[in-house]
Amino acid sequence: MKLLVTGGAGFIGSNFVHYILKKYPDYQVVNLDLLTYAGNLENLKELENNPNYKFVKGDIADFELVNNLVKDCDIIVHFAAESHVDRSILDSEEFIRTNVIGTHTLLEAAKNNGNKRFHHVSTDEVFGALKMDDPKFNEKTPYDPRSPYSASKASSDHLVRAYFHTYNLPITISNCSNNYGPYMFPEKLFPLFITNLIEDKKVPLYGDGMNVRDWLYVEDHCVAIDAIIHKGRIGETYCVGGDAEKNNKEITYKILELMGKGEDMIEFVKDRPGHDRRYAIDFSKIKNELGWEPSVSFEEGLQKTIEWYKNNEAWWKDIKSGEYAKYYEKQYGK
Ligand code: NAD
Ligand code: TDX
Repeated sequence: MKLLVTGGAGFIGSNFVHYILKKYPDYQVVNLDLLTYAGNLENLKELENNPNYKFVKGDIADFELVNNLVKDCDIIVHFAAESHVDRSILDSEEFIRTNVIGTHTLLEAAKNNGNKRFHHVSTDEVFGALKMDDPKFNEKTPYDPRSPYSASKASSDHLVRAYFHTYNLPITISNCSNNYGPYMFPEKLFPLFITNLIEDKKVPLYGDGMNVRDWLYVEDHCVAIDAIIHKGRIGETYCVGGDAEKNNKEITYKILELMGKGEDMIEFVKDRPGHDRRYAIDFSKIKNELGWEPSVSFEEGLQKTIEWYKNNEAWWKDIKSGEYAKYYEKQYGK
């Protein structure tokens, strides 16, 4: 099987490429990635000499390039996106270009080449925000995106489904909850807090710190996508979650404890505008149909993640000293 993976140099994409080539050593993977600020070839260094792996630097919105790559693959697994909510609040233009126009370009190429199999990696944020006592999101929850990021992902989901209904394009979609683990760019909660603490810097907690997310260790997400691309029903959406609802304060205290730091390292900062209060996923469909469920507990995943960032200082220090420093100043004012 020949996979065209988009965004394979980012956090989840690079974990997925490693996972697939380890589990299926005879599969071929072509990784198309623009190497934006979030893409990093260091994530894939060990695969450089693997004959079944090829990297192509390019834009998913470049039809000619994409059309040529799609011709030669059996399935497109589409991760590439602008993925950070706070950046979408500062400036959303790239989110519309990559997430909406880029996805549309890939869909056109898939249609143009004999209706190629297409898996679209999406997020639970398209469903909006839950109140504390609301039931969890599931595949039937109406879309209600509330940030420029989630609105752009919702648009891409609608386009993917439209290509199934209109052109019979053989698609599947996964809407997953918050991931964490190795190779996560240090703008997101887990790696930002862990690396700040290693550097003996305070951690910026938004608002009252009581916003809830449902956390899934990244490798479990890769296993879910593996199950969907091999056994998922065409045209279907699968919700993927961690069964690990935690508020940000709880997570921060746990990280502080595991890293031997005190609560004086917390700095409460201005809240994110439109900050969604709670996400939670009911993953019974994928569990019942495909036998998938999370295998890594929150405690185990968190330990592994902290260890990874402690053992890979060069990886994140390089990132934190580059373009990222300007973003940090804009976002946190220091
Ligand atoms: P990321 O920001 O770490 O990586 C995105 C990758 O896409 C980068 O390598 C970047 O260079 C590449 N890219 C961006 N624009 C591109 C373009 N125009 N052409 C080609 N490549 C481009 O993102 P992530 O956290 O790994 O998320 C991957 C996917 O999973 C996204 O679609 C995201 O919406 C979805 N998702 C993420 C999470 C999470 O917790 N991070 C949860 C659920 C779903
Ligand atoms: O400095 C911070 N302080 C803080 O309190 C940051 C960066 C975040 N937070 C809070 C905001 C959220 O409630 O932590 C929570 C998690 O924030 P992020 O790591 O930015 O993730 P989130 O906004 O929930 O979105 C993530 O999960 C869904 C990914 O970035 C998305 O790509 C994915 O779709």
